[in-house]
Amino acid sequence: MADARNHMKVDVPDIGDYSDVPVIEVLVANGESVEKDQALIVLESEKSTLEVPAPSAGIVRNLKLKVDDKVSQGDAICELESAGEKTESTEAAEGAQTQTPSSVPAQEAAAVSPDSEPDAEPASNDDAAAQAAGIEVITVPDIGDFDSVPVIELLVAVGDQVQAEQALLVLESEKSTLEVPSPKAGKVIGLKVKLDDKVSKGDALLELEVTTGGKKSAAKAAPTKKESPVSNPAEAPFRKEKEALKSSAQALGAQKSLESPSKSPDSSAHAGPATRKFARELGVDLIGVKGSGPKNRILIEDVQKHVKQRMQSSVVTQKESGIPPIPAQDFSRYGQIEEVPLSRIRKLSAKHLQRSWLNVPHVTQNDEVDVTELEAFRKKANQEGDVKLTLLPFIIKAVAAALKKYPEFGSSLSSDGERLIMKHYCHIGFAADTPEGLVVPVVKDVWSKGIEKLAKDCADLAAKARDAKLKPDEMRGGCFSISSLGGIGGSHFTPIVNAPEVAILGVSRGVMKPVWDGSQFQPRLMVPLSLSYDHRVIDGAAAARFIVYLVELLGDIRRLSL
Ligand code: CAO
Repeated sequence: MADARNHMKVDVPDIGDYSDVPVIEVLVANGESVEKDQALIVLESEKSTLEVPAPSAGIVRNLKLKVDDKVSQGDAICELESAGEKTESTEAAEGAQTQTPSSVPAQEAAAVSPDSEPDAEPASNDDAAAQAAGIEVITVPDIGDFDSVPVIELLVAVGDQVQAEQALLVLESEKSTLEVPSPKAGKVIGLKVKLDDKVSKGDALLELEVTTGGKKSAAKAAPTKKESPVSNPAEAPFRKEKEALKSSAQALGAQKSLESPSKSPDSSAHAGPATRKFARELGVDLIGVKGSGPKNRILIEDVQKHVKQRMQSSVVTQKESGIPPIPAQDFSRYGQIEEVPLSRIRKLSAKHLQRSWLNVPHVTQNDEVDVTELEAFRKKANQEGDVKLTLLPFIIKAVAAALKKYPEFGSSLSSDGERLIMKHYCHIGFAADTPEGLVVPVVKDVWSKGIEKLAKDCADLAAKARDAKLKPDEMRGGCFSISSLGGIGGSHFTPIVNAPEVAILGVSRGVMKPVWDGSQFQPRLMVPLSLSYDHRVIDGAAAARFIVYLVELLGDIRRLSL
């Protein structure tokens, strides 16, 4: 049966003498319900902006325009599917598409799995039903423990044909990126998100017109309501170095265009065209501006106030930090140069390290530990056992014991600096060097693990770190960090506290040294230790006690079993 719903074409109205006017905002998306007179797009002609309203209520279909398209009177904008009167056939079609998300607003669509089995009304075998079931809303899959993850790349646009498993967009959480693949082949008919939107599990991402088997209903394609339409994120590919470099560059490009004057402020913000234009010119994202007009409408004064506040706070920050900026230089004056974009991880850790360095008053306490006996034990254990033991798991175990005795070293300072947060768990991070930069995987529940289990955890986490496969959860929750450069070389160094932690242990390469035993010099393997700590939380005396205790534990690992 043919789809008998009313489709009304909406064109660009008479806009006076102008032609080829740029579309500066698209305020609706395919599948969105609009009221009569609700603005659909905003055009900008020399000195004014113009909202084009919907001539009637309905559902937006076949949206033809995107930001920066140029239009003239009579050009097609979209079609409006009337949401009002229903004919018998439309009712039949709608009845059969109880689970068709394309017919409901994004919010509701997200709550309905496109693959859900209709338990009330099974899909009839008519064409309308097949057509309805062919549109699916792709939602954010289970992405672990976190919410509000930013969309950092949109890899498809409306009208694109995609293959099953083809990446649709990229989400970013802390130090990992996650591609959301398409569950099926099809045509993208509507985007529900844009760059920098924050999404959580179940949020609608886009509408896909499934091309394979028009008659095959979504209900038949997926067995249960609970099943996610997108593959398990644990199996989704975390990007490797090359891809990360490429996407960093792309993200950088996208970011640039978002900040440029042609930026389209978030259409969900309640503001008129003049305010939007003003915000766009200043590069202000309206989503962060508090509106003081009727129904919290954002006014030009609100944007001005927002900018003033932002400027004042950045001046204060700069004054407080007292850091004169490093002047830019044209290095090409001195010789040939090349600019290499930084990987996302490097940029993130740069920010984090600078924040820690600027906020935490650091002191570093150095010492050396005699690991001669430990090394002998380790070598023997490596010959006999299956799990390779390096020095690291012993150090982690010793740190865990020291944290039990001196728990303030695993604490965090509350953000107002008024309280110390003591933790009754022991998760220890270790810095891992990867091709993309520094990451700090966290070994959980160290108190309950033996050396072999810790060695295995470290090896697994370090391998995942190198392959950029660490999940966000595997880099969170640390109480204390260890930075071991022992496998590489060098003597003491000053590690930077991994705030909000309050202490970090740097481990350098062990070397044989003559050590006086009271009557003669003995050759002993000495490993340099460097304990950096937050002097707001830890006193020098406490730091000295902590490191001396570590030296005792590692000097005689039998103590670790006590
Ligand atoms: N002294 C002497 N030898 C040491 C040592 C030390 N302090 N620490 C490790 N070694 C030895 C190991 O025992 C191993 O020797 P064997 O092969 O004979 O058993 C060898 O060096 C290689 O160890 P490794 O580095 O592969 O393994 P690890 O468990 O010691 O370290 C990891 C793992 C992930 C910490 C390490 O690979 C790494 O990435 N280190 C760099 C960390 C970093 O970048 N820190 C700086 C952060 S601030 O910018």
